[in-house]
Amino acid sequence: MRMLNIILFGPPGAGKGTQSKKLIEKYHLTHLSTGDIFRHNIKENTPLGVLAKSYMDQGVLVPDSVTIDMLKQEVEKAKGDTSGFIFDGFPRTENQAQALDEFLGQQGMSIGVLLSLEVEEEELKSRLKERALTSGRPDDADPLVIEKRIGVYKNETLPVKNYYASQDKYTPIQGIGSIEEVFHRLCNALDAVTV
Ligand code: B4P
Repeated sequence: MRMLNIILFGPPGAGKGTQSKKLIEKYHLTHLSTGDIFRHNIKENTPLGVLAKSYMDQGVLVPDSVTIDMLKQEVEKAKGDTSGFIFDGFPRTENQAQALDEFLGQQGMSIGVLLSLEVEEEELKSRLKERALTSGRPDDADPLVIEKRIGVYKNETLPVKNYYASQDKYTPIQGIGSIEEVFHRLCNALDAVTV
């Protein structure tokens, strides 16, 4: 069976989590969100959660050494039982991207496409401010932490775009519009990959 492996990419608040939920339903893929896995561990108060929280609350990335091993374990757990993965919020550094490519290659898999949700900074800030009202997430609550996360995205995460552009896998998607409109754009882009 052919696997479809997608990276859903974008700055904090671009809608990666929101759209992943809709995409997995339509395409029957396995959703791997490193942010969700970290938050689950924080809730359960595991050693990984305690470590991740110390970084996430400051708006900085959890170290690659921790994140990459965690992600590999999740792929191993699910790979016999899925038609593909949506990687949501991973890779977030070029180092993570290289590790993912190498790891998937060892399993006879590869990334099909990186879908990049493109949203301007002012809109990101306003969405995260709004989400803070209900999310209970410490990294949404403080405008300085939000600034930090956007800065980290520009400095550490943006190179991931070029990394996949050089493999002809980077596909920009306009991320402003209603959730349904953005979903429709993502589906059109994905259907063009799968035919
Ligand atoms: P993540 O959990 O990945 O989350 P995010 O970037 O904050 O948000 P996302 O883009 O998923 O936004 P959402 O759909 O919710 O990361 C959190 C932290 O975890 C990172 O800062 C880092 O510390 C750590 N981490 C995670 N992965 C890591 C990695 N690989 N390496 C190292 N550290 C890592 O949307 C946001 C809001 O906008 C929601 O309220 C939503 O309702 C709204 N919204 C969505 N689409 C909209 C639309 N079209 N119009 C209007 N509003 C919309």
